[in-house]
Amino acid sequence: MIRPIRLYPDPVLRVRCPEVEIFDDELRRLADDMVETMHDAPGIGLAAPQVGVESRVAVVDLSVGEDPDQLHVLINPEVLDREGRGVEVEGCLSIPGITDKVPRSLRIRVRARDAAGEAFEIEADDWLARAILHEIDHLDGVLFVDHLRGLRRERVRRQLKKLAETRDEVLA
Ligand code: K1U
Ligand code: ZN
Repeated sequence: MIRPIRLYPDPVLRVRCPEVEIFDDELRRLADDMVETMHDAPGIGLAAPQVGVESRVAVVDLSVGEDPDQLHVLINPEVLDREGRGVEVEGCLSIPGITDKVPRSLRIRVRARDAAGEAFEIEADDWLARAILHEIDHLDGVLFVDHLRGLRRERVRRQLKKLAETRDEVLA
């Protein structure tokens, strides 16, 4: 089932989500729905708070549904190691119309659990590392715009203010 994507400034996007403790059918349904929602958007990642669920569940698929081997369901993900630094332009499905250059680690090692509760580790670099880090940020209530500094931060602050006003008009 495709779930509605929560948009900035929805407060759920600022929650530090608690860990998943129960690996049951409800969790597997959430993960399945997140994959369907990410592919439909389309996006290369999605985190549970973006569909209104305060839980440490993220999905990433750089192939956007083209290659099942590239789909990663990450529950309670933790970064164990990080290396390097790279800057690329990012967007966010919860902040439509705003993109900017974000610095992130280039290579990471992550431990997570799958939907059955099995622990695994994954090594990722370049865009996979970036997408995973973007999604882990969501689980901590952090948005890509929070990484911007100086003039970029000021510009994005104005863009976000406009976006929030537009949302207020739509919801009024
Ligand atoms: O979490 C999200 O908001 C999804 C976001 C993930 C992301 C984008 C860029 C860098 C890191 C993480 C998106 O998927 S935005 C859409 C997007 O990047 C995309 C969509 C279709 C094809 C290719 C990329
Ligand atoms: Zn995002």
